[in-house]
Amino acid sequence: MAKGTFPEDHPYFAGVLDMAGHRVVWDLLAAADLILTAGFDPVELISPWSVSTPVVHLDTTPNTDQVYASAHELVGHVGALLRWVTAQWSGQPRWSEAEVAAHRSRLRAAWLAGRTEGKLNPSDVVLAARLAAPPDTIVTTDVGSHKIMAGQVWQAREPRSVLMTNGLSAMGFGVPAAIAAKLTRPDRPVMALVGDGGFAMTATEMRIAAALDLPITVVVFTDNSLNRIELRQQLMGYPPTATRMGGSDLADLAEAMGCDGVRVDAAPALERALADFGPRSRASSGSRPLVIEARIDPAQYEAQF
Ligand SMILES: Cc1ncc(C[n+]2csc(CCOP(=O)(O)OP(=O)(O)O)c2C)c(N)n1
Ligand SMILES: [Mg+2]
Repeated sequence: MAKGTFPEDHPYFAGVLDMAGHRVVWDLLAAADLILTAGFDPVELISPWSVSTPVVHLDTTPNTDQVYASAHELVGHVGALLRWVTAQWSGQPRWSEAEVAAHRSRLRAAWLAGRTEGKLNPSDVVLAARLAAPPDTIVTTDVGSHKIMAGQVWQAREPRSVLMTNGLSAMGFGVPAAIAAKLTRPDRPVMALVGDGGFAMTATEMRIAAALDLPITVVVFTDNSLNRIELRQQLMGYPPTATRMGGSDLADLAEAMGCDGVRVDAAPALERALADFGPRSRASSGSRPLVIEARIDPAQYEAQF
């Protein structure tokens, strides 16, 4: 949830833990001399902590979760502690910038794994959205497989520019969070990346966004599935049970609520739908919220978790 605190275009940025391509990030941690968990809350983990690399716990609270052992703890203001550690440290970087860049290439290959050429894949949607979004965009996500993809693929450059609920992970967060973000920061473009399940729970909020003239854009990862749960059923050898849905016309639903609605099932059409995202999201009046029903092929998710 601190995504963006460390700029993701920095040469020493190594990725987000436990999002798409997660094994590559764990491998890096396994090969490190030391892990500093600065403000890290293990509630956000999906995988068990499996690396034996020593950890220095560095947070506003002691290491009471005990998800990892930490012989030494620094408890206090995280920024001040990091400045102190930096001032004390003398040594040589363990990895060169080129080695970290090679790691990022491996990570990219891992989250691209499972793409099908010619289909609209989940990572294609996140990449197209990022490309269309001005640097000061605030993005929100909902909860599900699309969050695990967006959490890695969306490149964040500043703090508080990505709003997600991770750990508690309550579906239904993405749309109202986008409305709240736009009300709070009308000067910033706002986009929501949500699943079709989470959108079904909150779709009528779009009527409020329209009534308030809020030019937010909601991209719905439409896979006709509660995909994150369907994949777990599959992993346990069960047939899809109460996880398939669909048949809703989300673009028409949006229009009926005073929003613009567009349906796309290929990357070029998605790029066209997002082409005027910048100017649209800054218009002060007369613009309507936009709902993009992105009909994706969810097969790529199977390669991720
Ligand atoms: C309020 C709530 N109910 C149930 C869950 C459990 N849950 C986690 S992900 C998920 C499926 C989400 O489906 P969708 O919104 O379509 O996203 P997708 O996984 O398909 O990307 C469910 C039911 C939850 N996190 N929050
Ligand atoms: Mg879905």
